[in-house]
Amino acid sequence: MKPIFAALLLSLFSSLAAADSTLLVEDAWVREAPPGARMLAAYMTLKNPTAQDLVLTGVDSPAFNHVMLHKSEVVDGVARMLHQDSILIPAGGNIELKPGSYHLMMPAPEQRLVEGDKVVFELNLEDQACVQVQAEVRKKP
Ligand SMILES: [Cu+2]
Repeated sequence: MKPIFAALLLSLFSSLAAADSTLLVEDAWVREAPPGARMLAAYMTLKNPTAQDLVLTGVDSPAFNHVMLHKSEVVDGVARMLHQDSILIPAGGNIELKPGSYHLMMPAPEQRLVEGDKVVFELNLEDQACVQVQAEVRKKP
């Protein structure tokens, strides 16, 4: 078999494999922060239409140096953010990243992001799938 056909078959196979474990992402947005803010937060709804649990293991973005998985919780009356190594999206279920709960947290880029700007996130799943999502910068949900 000629290498080009082998490569085509391989890419066809890998795109099918990725479609197998598709996480759906809705309503992704980044909260506009005041000038001088050091951190930004992003929110979205993660939907798992598959029959298997999906695990979000990390997020990359060309717009930020790094993206952290966080969860806000109130412990003994004090609100704090806990680092998450991963976020599990149960089979057939949803996880909402929203203020006061799960969120993505990023160091603010040098060039301030303002309402209407768009950034891309790449969501990496445990099964090697990568889901790209575009998020809009907004002042409010
Ligand atoms: Cu946070």
